[in-house]
Amino acid sequence: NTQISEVLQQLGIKELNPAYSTGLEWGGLGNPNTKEIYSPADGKLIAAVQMATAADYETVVQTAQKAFAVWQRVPAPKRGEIVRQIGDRLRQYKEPLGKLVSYEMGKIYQEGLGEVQEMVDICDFAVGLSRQMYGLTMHSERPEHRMYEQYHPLGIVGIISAFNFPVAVWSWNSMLAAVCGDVCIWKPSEKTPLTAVACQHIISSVLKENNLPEGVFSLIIGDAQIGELMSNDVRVPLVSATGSTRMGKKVGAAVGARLGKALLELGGNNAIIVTPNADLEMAVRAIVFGAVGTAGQRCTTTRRIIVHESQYEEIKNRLVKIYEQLPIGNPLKEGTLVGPLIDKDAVKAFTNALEHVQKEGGKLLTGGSLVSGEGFESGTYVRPAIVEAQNHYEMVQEETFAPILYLIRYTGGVEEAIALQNGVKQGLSSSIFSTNMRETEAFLTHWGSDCGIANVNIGTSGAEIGGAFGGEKETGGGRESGSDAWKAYMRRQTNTINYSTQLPLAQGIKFDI
Ligand code: UN1
Repeated sequence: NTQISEVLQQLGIKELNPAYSTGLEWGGLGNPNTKEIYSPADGKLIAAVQMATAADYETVVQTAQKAFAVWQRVPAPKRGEIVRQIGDRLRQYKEPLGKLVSYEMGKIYQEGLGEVQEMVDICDFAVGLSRQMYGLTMHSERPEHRMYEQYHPLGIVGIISAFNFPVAVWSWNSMLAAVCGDVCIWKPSEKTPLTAVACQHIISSVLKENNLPEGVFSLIIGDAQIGELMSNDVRVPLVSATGSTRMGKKVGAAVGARLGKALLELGGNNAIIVTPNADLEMAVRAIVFGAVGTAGQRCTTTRRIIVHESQYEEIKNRLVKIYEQLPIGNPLKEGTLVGPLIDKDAVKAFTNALEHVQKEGGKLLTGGSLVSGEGFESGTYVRPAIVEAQNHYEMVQEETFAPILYLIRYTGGVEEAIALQNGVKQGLSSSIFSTNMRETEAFLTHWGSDCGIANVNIGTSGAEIGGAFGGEKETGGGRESGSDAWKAYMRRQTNTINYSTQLPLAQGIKFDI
C-alpha cells in the first residue's frame, strides 16, 4: 500500500503486525488469528495484525509484574525524565504519526496532528507532575505525633482505548501512570491497532536508550477476550476503559466483582444551549465543529442543540446552509473538513438511527445519505445530518457515534433549557452560548449542568489536557488527563508517627495494662 509505506518509512517501522510487545520485544508473530485492517479513507488494506492469545496475555502480565518491581523504585522525577524523552520523540514524529492516525482512523489530518499534540501536551504535564504528586499533612490530636498521607504506585494499569482517539487517550493514561510508578498494558481498539504499534515503536527507542526492563509499557493487540482477561485479573489493580457505555458496564461489573478499580470514560450525549442572548456567529461555528468534527465520532461530539425559539429559525437556516457546503472527502486531503466513518457498521448505525428518529416524528433537514462515486469507494462517507427532534425521542436519548445533530426548541427561561440538557442518561460535556451572566452562571451552578464538563461560549468538544476529563451518570464517573486525575493511578496511605515517649490513644480511650 503506497499510501502507507512512506509513512512507515518515516516512522522507521518494519514490523507492523505483532500481537504484543513488552517494550522492546515483539511477540505473537506466528499466531493463528490475524485481522486485516482497512483504511476507512480509501478502503485499502493497510496491514494484517496478529491477534494475541490468552498465553500472550499471560506473558505480558508476568513481564509487567517483574517490571513493576524495578520501575516503582525509580524516583518519580526520574520516571518523569523518561516521559520527557517520550514526549520529545513524539514531537519529532508528529507529522508521520498524525498522518497514520488520519489514514487508519479517518479523522482529518489537522485533527490527526491535534491528537499527537495532545500526547505531547500530556507528556509535558506528566513531567511537571512527577515532582508534584502531593499528599497533605495533618495535625494530630495526640502530642508529639505527626500525620501525613502519601501516594504510592498501584502496580499494573490496564488501558482499554477506543478507535476514535486511537493514541491520545492511551497517552493520557500511560504517561500519568508512568510517573505515578505504575506499569501499563495497553489494549488498543481492534479497529485501530496500527497507530498503537507505531507508538510502541516510537517509545521503544527511548526505553532502550535508558536500559529500562521489558514490561514498563506493554501493548497487546486483541479482541474483547483480552479485555475480559484484563478485567477479571486481580494482578491488574486498575483498568482504565474508554469506549461505549455497553463496554464500560461489562468492564465495570467484572472489575467491581473482584473489588478492583475501574476508571471509566464512556459515552456522551452532549448539548449546546443557545439562549436569546447568544452571539450567534460564535455559536454556529462552535456547533459545526462540535457536530461534524471527527465526523461526529468524539465522545464529546455535539449531538443536541437546545435553542430558544427566538433564535431557532435563524440558527436552523444558517446550519443547514453550512452543512450543504461541507467539504466531505479524503481526510488526508487539504481542505477536507469531514472524513469517513470508521467502518460500514458505523454507516449502518447512522442510517438506522435516522430512519428510527424519523419514525418517531423527527424531521430530517439536511444530509443523511451515503456519499458515493470516485474517491468514496470505501463506502464509509456520509453527509452529516441535522434533524428537528424532541428530547424524549428514543434515538435522541441514545449516543449514535456518527454526525447526527438534533435540533431541539425551548420556549421558556434558561432553566427549561438546562432541564432538557440534563434530561438524558449520559453526562459528559455541555455548553451554553450566552452573553448574559445570569444565564451562564445559572448553567454553572449545582442545579445547572450535571455534566463532567460545562463550558461557556465554547463548544462541547476539544477539551485541553490540563483539566480533568470525564463525566457523570452513564459516562462512568471516571476522570482522566489533567488536574488531580493522577490520584486514580495511585493508592493513598495515611501515616501517623509517634515521636514521644508515651502511647496515647486517639479519642481519649484509656486502656491500661
Ligand atoms: C474522546 O472522544 O474519547 O475533548 C476524547 C475532546 C478531545 C478528547 C476526546 N480532547 O474532544
